[in-house]
This record gives sequence, structure tokens and C-alpha cells, in this order.
Amino acid sequence: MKKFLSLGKQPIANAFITPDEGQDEFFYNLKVGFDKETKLVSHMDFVDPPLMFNDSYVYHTSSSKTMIKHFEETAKMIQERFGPNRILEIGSNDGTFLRHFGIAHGMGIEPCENFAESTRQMGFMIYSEFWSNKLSVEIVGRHGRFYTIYSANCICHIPNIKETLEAVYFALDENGIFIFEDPSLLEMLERNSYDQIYDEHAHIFSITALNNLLKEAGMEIFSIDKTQVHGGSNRVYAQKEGGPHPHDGTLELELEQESLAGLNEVKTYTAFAKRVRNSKTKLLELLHDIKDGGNKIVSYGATSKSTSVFNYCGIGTDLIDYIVDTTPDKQGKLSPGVHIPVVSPEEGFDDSVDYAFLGAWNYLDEITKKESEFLRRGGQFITHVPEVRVLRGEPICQP
Ligand code: DWN
Repeated sequence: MKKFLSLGKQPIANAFITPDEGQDEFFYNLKVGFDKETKLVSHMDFVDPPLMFNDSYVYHTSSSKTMIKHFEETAKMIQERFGPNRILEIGSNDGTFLRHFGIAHGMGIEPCENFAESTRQMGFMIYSEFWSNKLSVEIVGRHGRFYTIYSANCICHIPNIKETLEAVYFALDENGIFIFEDPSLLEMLERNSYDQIYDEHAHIFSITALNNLLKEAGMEIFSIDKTQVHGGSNRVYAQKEGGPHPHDGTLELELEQESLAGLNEVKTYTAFAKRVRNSKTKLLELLHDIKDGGNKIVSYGATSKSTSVFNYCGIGTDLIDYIVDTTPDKQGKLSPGVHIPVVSPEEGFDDSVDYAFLGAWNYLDEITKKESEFLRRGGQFITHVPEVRVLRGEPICQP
């Protein structure tokens, strides 16, 4: 594994704390590397999953209209295209996807007990454990194999990718399909969105790496969709080697595109690391200039991504007064590491705000629609994706 980037000392990205919890806060050194053999980009040292995913986990998939709509459309597409009579979701969070399948047809794996319990209340059978070979064997023993296994923004969270895919293979019917989506490495490199890298994202997947890893686990990719969510994601359709679904040519296209973009070469990653360091310098310069001009800056969306940016750049309450976020479990707390207060938009997104840093830049459309009044009165958004800049006036394009 060749190390190419260091994002410094980082806290648990979603561990929002109360003021007295500050002393015991956990930090680790975030270093990212490239595996020359599999072409996988991963953390050099993984954070222990229970430190991140436990009964205090605060990220709700349903916290944006964009993701609610995305999962409604995804569920409809899967039903129409594959008509599964049963679906297993790995990482079901608050049930935003599963709810589109009847309780007799959907089952979830969710290690965060708070979400497992609330989804059980909806009537679904949820296993509150981490996905593993042991769990896969247990589930197959009780429920048989699945024709469809689905997972969104979860497979890239699991450190042991080899075991993860072996466990999927074991639980999958001979003719079954494994559909999963995660942020795209190519999109991250193109948008310079280094804030996709934080504790929970143990890996940032390229199709090239997934193709290698799935093959090793006895599976093959037969189709890929590119989606715009979470700053550009890949939805991969895989089956057991030699399975019934015809290949549609998208795999070859993506492999070629990734190869042309240099994703198989270490030098691409060293160049990216340089752009990341430049982005940090520019963001600090911009924020200092704005602040020195007597303006009030807040951050919009207390995201995992903003934890990563703020801790990497050393941005605290000297620059950002507070963060506004709609999630009740984050409000009234301090952001991880740099301890910026989080308040509700009703409390904090008022006429006193001059600039808002887009911690949730991936929802630019949704946010600018919602905050048209802020823009109308001269308020401005700041982003670092794809480059550090102030977004002036309308129309604002999605990065
Ligand atoms: O993989 C992961 C992705 C899918 O979600 C997880 N590891 C954790 C999480 O990452 P994130 O925190 O960067 O995700 P989001 O979806 O960018 O977070 C958006 C945050 O912004 C939420 O806390 C809700 C908030 N928000 C808001 O306050 N007002 C969002 C919108 C759209 C808004 O209008």
C-alpha cells in the first residue's frame, strides 16, 4: 500500500459532542493509500467500526429530500427491472430504501441499534450486527439465500472488503444480483472533493478496484449506473461468475475512462494530494479575507465531509460562528474535533448571516432552492468543490 495523502488528526466524523465530552474525544491520524495490486484506495489504518457505528449514530438518510427521492426511484427501478420477491439491504439506516418494499419482502442489516430499532417499529426484520461471514451464514441458515442483495453507502464503510464480498457471495442465490452504490473515486478526483475521505469511508471505490475484488470473490459486474448523489456515485450490478444477466458494456466503458484518467497510476494520487493541499491554503485565505471584512460566516449542513474539511484545515469558531443543520440529534452539540456549535436553521440561518460555507455541497440544488431568500438579500455561499470560490448570484450550477 502506497501512502499518498494525510488529512492529519481527525475525530469520529459523526460524533457530535456536548461541551463536557470534549476531553475524552477520540482522534486518529487519517492517512490514505493506494494498493498497486488491487488498485483499491483505502485508509492506511482503519478506525474500529463500533467507535463510529453504534446506538448514538446521528446520520439519517432521510435528512434530505434528494436522498428520499433517490431511494424511492431506486426501489422502483429494482422492482420494475428485477421484480425481487425478497430483498436484503446491508446498512439499512432509517429504512428510507426498505420502506418501499413490504415488510414480508424486505430485511435489513443495521449495526446502529437506534436505527435498527426504529426500522423494526416499521415492521421490518432487522439484524443489528456488522456484516460478516458469520452473520451471512446465520442469515442463510434462517432465511435461505437471497435473489437480491442491495447496499447503499455501506460497502465502502467496511474495512475488511474481502470478507464483505465473500459474505455477499455466500448469501446470494445462484442467479441472484448484488446491487450496491458508493461514492466514485473518479468523481472525487475530478471534483477535488477530498472531504469524501473520513473515518467511515474506509475505501473510496473505483470500478477498476471493484472489478478486481469482485472477481476474486467469484462475482462479476454486468452493469453500472452513474448517479449524481453524494457528489457522484457508482451503482454497480454484480452477479456470480457466469450468472444469467447479460453484460451491457458499461463495465468496459468505465474501466477505459478510469484508465485514461490515470486511476491505475500512483502519480495521479500524488497529484491529487497536491491539489488537496492547495485547496486548504485557498480556503483558509478566502475565509480569513471574508472574516477580516467584518462578515459573519456560518456553515450549512453538519456533514461528515465538513468534519473532515474543518479538522484538516484547522477551521474553528474563529472563522465559522456556528453550523446550521436540520438534524435534531446534532443540534445543541459541538462539531467533532474543532467544536463548532450546531444549531437549527430556524435558530441560526437569519438576516445576520453574510456567508454560508456549504458543508453539504452535494445538495446545492436543494439548498439554493430552499434558501432563495438568503441569496435574494445578498447572502452568498462558499464552497471548496470543485474549487474554492464564492458562489455569486443565480443560476448556481451543481458542482
Ligand atoms: O456515507 C455516508 C453518507 C451517505 O452520509 C455516511 N458515512 C455519512 C453521511 O455523510 P454526510 O454527513 O457527509 O452526508 P450528507 O447527506 O451530505 O449530510 C447532509 C447533512 O446536512 C445532514 O445532517 C442534513 C443536513 N442538511 C441540512 O441541514 N439542510 C441537508 C440539507 C439538504 C438541508 O437542506
